[in-house]
Amino acid sequence: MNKLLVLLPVLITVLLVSGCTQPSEGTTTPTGEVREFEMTAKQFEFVPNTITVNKGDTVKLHITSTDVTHGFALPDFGVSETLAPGQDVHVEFVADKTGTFTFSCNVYCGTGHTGMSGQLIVQ
Ligand SMILES: [Cu+2]
Repeated sequence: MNKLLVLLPVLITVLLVSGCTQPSEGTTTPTGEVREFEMTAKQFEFVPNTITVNKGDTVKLHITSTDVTHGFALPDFGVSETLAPGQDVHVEFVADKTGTFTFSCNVYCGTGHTGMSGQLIVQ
C-alpha cells in the first residue's frame, strides 16, 4: 500500500510529461522557394537566356526544343540533358551557391551551336 502511494505521483508525472512532448519541427527544410521556369530551346538560343534566382531556391526548368535536338548542360550543378524536339524535359536542382553560371547546348545542332548558351544568376 505504501509502495503504491509513492509510485502513483511518479506515474502521473511520467504520463503528463510524455503526453506534452511533441516531436520538434524539422529545422532542415530548404530555406528557399521553388522557382519554376518554362524555357524554349531553338537554333541557336535559349529563351529566356538569363534566369535569376536566390541562393537556396529549388529551381525547376521545363525545357522544350522547338526545332532540332539540342542539349542543356549546366555543369556547375551537375545538369546535362538531351532535348528531343517537342519533348518537355524537366530539370531540377538546388541553387546552393551564389554566382553567375553558364548553361549551354551540348548537342551539335548546326552552325550556331557554339554560341548557344545562357546564364544562371544565383544571388
Ligand atoms: Cu547545339
